Amino acid sequence: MKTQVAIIGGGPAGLLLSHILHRHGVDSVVLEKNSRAHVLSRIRAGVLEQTTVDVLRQNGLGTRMDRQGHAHDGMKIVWAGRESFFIDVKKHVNKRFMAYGQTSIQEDLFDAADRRNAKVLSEVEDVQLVDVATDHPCVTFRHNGESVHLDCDYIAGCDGFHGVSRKAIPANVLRVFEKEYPFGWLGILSETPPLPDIIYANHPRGFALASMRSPTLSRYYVQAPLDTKIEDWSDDRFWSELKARYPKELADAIVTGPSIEKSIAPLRSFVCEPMRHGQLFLAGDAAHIVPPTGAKGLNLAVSDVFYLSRALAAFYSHGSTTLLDGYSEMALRRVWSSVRTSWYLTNLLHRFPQASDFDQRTQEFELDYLKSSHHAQAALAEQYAGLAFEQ
Ligand code: RFL
Ligand code: PHB
Repeated sequence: MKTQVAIIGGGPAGLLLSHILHRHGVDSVVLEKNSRAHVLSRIRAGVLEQTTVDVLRQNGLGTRMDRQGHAHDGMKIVWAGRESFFIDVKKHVNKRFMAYGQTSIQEDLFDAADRRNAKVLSEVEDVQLVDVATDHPCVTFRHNGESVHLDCDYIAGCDGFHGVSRKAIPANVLRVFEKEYPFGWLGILSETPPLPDIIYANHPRGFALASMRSPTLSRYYVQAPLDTKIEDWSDDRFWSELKARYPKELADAIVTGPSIEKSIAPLRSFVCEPMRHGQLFLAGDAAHIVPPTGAKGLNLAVSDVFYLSRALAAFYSHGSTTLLDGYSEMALRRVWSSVRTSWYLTNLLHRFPQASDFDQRTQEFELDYLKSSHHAQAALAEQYAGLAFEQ
């Protein structure tokens, strides 16, 4: 088999890259380890930055999002015993967000791939990257019991945090920056009407978050210890813990019902540098993970794909490698901005098991400062909204 760009991973990064490349006349093959049903069953991100919304619209992927997504001007922060306050992103930086689930984006991408008869191979096994630092790289794998050898010009590693692509970068080239948090998020999805806003809560019992997927689908999270077992958390226990972390008027407004999904995710930051080695380019969670507190992970996957697709399109249309050569540095500037925002919000809003009285007071002061300062709110609004793309 032969293609121009071999794309490893059929999550949002991989499928979006293949979609945009196709619009520029660039051929690709997507290799996905799991079944389509499995990929679609993962409940993950829900908040899209303006840049992500723009990329989806500009590439013909905005129709259902514009019909079903819920636009927001900002988000609320509440904390025990104090009044809530609103970070008005629209007012400060004239950008908005869209609440539209990653699952729906993934469905839209599969539908678009079917319409253009794209080469998306599911349930591929034993993907291996060969000769990535030469000008004749290839990918080998097994599909339907057969061994396949895929020759290509470039390889895009879009196979998430646990994928194989990053491991093809030699250890003496790769630098890893990592931070693990001593807690996770226990999340549920329920077919109940959500609260009208995205509301982050800091409470002595731990962080909580109210979010949404649609007017009839709510997404809630509570901070939980890393050894939490899902089976110990009945729906009733989840709802009462969630309500205990919100002020009474918000707790009373939360509509409870049976959960249709429940999961736990650890919180960590991880960045690998560089994001390119030879003909291999990493994009999305394959290169970086952020704790979900800033709602940045999917948005970073989309911004990497924006930069990478633009660079590959420039190469195939007029032979220029300037953008390809600048990809890693340019993508990493946006990555680190989001890493910093996610780290800041994680520290601001969670209760850390080992926090000293000093740590606790500092966090409270930071919240008071944020609540009272127009400038602090504008700074957070700018970061929460995400940086504009570089030219
Ligand atoms: P994905 O989605 O992990 O997709 C990678 C794909 O690669 C496949 N794969 C392989 N394929 C072939 N060969 C191999 N060896 C392979 N190994 C793996 C996998 O099966 C998979 O299909 O990475 P991608 O595309 O980079 O997308 C990243 C996003 O999924 C992720 O950053 C977000 O979900 C993070 N995230 C959020 N991001 C936001 O922007 N806003 C949010 O509100 C938000 N909330 C969240 C989140 C992530 C969460 N969890 C569970 C980690 C909330 C949660 C709870
Ligand atoms: C979500 O809706 O899943 C969500 C919203 C905001 C975040 C993280 C996740 O910061």
